[in-house]
Amino acid sequence: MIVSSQNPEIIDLPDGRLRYVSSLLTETDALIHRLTTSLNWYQGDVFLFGRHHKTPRLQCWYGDKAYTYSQVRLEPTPWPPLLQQLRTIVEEASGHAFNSVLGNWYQHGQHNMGMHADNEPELGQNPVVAMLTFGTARPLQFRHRNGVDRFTIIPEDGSLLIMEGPIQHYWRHGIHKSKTISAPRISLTFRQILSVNHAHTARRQSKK
Ligand SMILES: [Mn+2]
Repeated sequence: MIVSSQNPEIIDLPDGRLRYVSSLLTETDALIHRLTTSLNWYQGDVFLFGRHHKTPRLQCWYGDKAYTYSQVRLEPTPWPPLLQQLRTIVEEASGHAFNSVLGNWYQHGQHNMGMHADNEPELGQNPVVAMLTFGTARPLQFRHRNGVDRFTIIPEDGSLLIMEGPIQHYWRHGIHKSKTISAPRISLTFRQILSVNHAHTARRQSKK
């Protein structure tokens, strides 16, 4: 793995901003192997429309504080040295601090991520989410809640994509299934969790 000092490309969207470094990391093959073999991957649960579902991808989670994600509480987990190293690289490249990382492993084209916003209350008002991508490039779709504006970026192997500003209020993002892509993609999304809000979790569970 080689770390570049490439300047980010700034992508201004209506009501949000992305910064993109297309090849922050190069020669990633050994790194990808270490990520797939050493991290604690599992098929997660999500709570949608009143039911628990298995996520159509593998996930892993490491963080200093507990995080409640789609009504599933993730307990604090120590950082493996590899993720610690990547966190430092992402913090230096983005200028932001992160205390957690959510990994997603899309093993083939049928693995996907539904449209969503990273707007959990623990992430604060305008969260910064920094995404490292490894392996196959898959389109990341952005849709504005106004129903009109759309944007697609295809983060490349070794790239860093930073979502910041009010983007999580106005836009949702996701990764569609693909019939043509069969090779895997891994993303590591670094976040800063401010605190756990039990009151919010209780309110959500009572909401239909
Ligand atoms: Mn997300």
